[in-house]
Amino acid sequence: MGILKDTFKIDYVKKLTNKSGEDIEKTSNWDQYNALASLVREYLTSDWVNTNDRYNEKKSKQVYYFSIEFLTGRFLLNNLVGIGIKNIVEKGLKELGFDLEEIISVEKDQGLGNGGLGRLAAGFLDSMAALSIPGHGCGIRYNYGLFEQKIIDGYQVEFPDAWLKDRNVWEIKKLDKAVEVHFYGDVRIDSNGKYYLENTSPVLAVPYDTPIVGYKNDVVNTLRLWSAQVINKEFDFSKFSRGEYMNAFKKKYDVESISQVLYPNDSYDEGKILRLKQEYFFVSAGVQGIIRSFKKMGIPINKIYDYVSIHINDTHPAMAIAELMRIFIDIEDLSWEEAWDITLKVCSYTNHTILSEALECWHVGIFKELLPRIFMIIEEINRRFCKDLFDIYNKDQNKVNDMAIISDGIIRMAYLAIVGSHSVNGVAKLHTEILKNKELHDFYTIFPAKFNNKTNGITHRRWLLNANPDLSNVITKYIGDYWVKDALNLRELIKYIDDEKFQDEIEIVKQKNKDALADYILEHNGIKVNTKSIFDVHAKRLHEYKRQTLNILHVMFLYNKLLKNPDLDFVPRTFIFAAKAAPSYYIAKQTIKLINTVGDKINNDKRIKDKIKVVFLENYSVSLAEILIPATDVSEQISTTTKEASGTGNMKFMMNGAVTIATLDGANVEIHEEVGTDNIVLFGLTEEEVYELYEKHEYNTQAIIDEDPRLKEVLDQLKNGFLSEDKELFQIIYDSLVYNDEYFVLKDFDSYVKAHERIENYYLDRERWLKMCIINIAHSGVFSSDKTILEYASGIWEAQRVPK
Ligand code: KOT
Repeated sequence: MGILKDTFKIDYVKKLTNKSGEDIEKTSNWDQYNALASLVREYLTSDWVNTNDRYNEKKSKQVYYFSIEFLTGRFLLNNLVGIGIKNIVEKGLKELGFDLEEIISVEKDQGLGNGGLGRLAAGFLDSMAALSIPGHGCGIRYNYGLFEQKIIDGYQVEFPDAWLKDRNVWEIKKLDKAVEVHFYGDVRIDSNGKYYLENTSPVLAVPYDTPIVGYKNDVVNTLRLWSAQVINKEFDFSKFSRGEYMNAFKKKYDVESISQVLYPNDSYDEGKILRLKQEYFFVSAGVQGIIRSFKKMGIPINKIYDYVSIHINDTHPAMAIAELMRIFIDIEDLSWEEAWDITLKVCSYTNHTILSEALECWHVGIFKELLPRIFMIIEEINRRFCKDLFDIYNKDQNKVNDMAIISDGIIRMAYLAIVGSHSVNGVAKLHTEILKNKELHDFYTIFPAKFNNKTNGITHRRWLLNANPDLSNVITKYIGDYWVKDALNLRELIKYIDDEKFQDEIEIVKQKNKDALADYILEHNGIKVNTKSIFDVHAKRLHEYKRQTLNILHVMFLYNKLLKNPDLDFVPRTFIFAAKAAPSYYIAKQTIKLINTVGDKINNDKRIKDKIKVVFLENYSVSLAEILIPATDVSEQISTTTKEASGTGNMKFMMNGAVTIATLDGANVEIHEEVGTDNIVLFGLTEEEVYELYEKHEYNTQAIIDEDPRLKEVLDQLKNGFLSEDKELFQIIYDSLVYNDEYFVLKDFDSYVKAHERIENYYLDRERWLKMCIINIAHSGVFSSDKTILEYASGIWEAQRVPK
């Protein structure tokens, strides 16, 4: 959109005064943000309306990305850049005495996700809009997002994330599009043999729409998040007037609890009934909304697959399959066979993890009570599937039980998702191969055509263009700005790999970003870090398989080495951690305490002359990542091989010119393929070795400890009073490593130490290091989510681009 600076200034002053009721000089930062965001929302409204009109007129196929998490972060900068008015706004504000960057930082993150899965969903929305693909998000409008983390006395303490407290400028409540979602009740059959529900507990699902702005293409798609409300007529006024005040509110409280708070677990299934309610709530509301708007087009329902794709992001929305079947059969009068045929064509599913503790299962008992008709439908899907299996496997009942959707009183949601979708994809090549050859091998055998890989991606607009403006400017100076439209053009940078001027500029930008991060660390942690040290960053959820423990044991080893020889020639290092642990994940929380305890000891030890600093940044979030990642030299991607399905942080760091220290896990394998062995630092067990160790049951941690005095020393230090007077404090970590090292921390320790030694040597060779950084940036374009989305659109959804 085009706008003159002076017009903007007039609009802004008017908006700011109207909204705040103050002279502009007296307004608060929040007033200034509120006015700017509201104005931007107004500016983009006509594009939003026009985009929907265009999709309707052209009857374009719509993609609905169903996800229980959308970790979008802030919107303001993204939207200003998207509608192409950032520079004008920045100048206009400056002339009015305001600073855009400061205003931007007022916005609260929309943190409706735990980590990779939710962030991926948000990035996909960004790419669909940028590519003019009619694709929209469907999820839950949680009143509270992922908890806010504070570190108190070295421990993680959780606080509620009241992100809606100051009102959400971006969303629009669409009361007229509200639908009812029915829980509980009895299934009845009418005289025509049709099923219906009676005595249900209905909940009103109210949609809130947020615009998803494309990049300078006048496209605005929609993220629709549903909020649970009590149905007015259901509010018990009789009780209220009889004086049963508390009881009258109980129902309201129960209903609204559905969209109250995001479950704070990543890659872990807690199996709580409220979670099941959340899942059916947004799935049913979303599917009903889709069918309602489809029917307005006047096209027969049995052709819906030509106009609608529903993508199931992990198994949490897998009930979409049964909900579609319910509507097709019970309401639209289709036969089972016809309904099934259409459902399969409409639905596709992404698997994000093979961790057994993350695989969603529900007890038949609770499921059946909460969702009786949906249960019946899943039972019938299962019955038919098992019948097929029985024939395919020559009446081998064991095989049928192994693969059944419902078995031993448990419903396996991944199996439902596979059986009810036409496409099943993994999120990186290695992960997809593991699905096909191991975890889901039986399903791959009978449905080979369903399985495919779609390696994850990240939006280069948020993670490079917006988060790292100085690097973006250098890139554009050398190769032009074609890379913004198509990130593969970053490859052009290779031409300048030997250009000393270019190398200098890359180095200067990184230094500037490191200086800014050092300021942040000083302000938030009170730690003064050496800005010339290697900034080594491990930022992601805290999980044993992600092996923050391996990192901190290595830090302890380096510290011991320096204590023995304080004058050692040693490249100064700043080890930065940022990670939230699930509140109920005890060992993960103790790992945070360990990192902070080691940090306190090292940071305050004068003997090592500031050669190592350890920093734990609290409250890792999208906006913190936007500061942290551009300032990183070394990216820690050190999960136990086979455990990290893909990872996406790895891609963001690489795109910002960090060198990765990595196991050959998830998408690290593909980063390695892109940059070559010389430009990534690999270590650790291979996939084959990991499986062999699991299969042989011969892993002997004691033998490793006996052979490695470095390891023995750091392990002893966990419990000999070296770190804390309380010798039991880290007992659980010690025991998990020594007696049950499920994630092969000890096995990979030596190889990890050596990998860090290589890093140190490369860093000392300035030119070599800068070339590594440049190669990483230049090859990061293949990990743009635009590429991933184009593959989903052509290979799974059969969705077309609909440009203006
Ligand atoms: C599972 C259950 C609840 C919440 C989150 C998950 C989850 C998250 N499962 N997989 N993930 C991560 O998804 C990312 C996006 O595909 C991957 O990059 C990452 O490796 C997964 O661990």
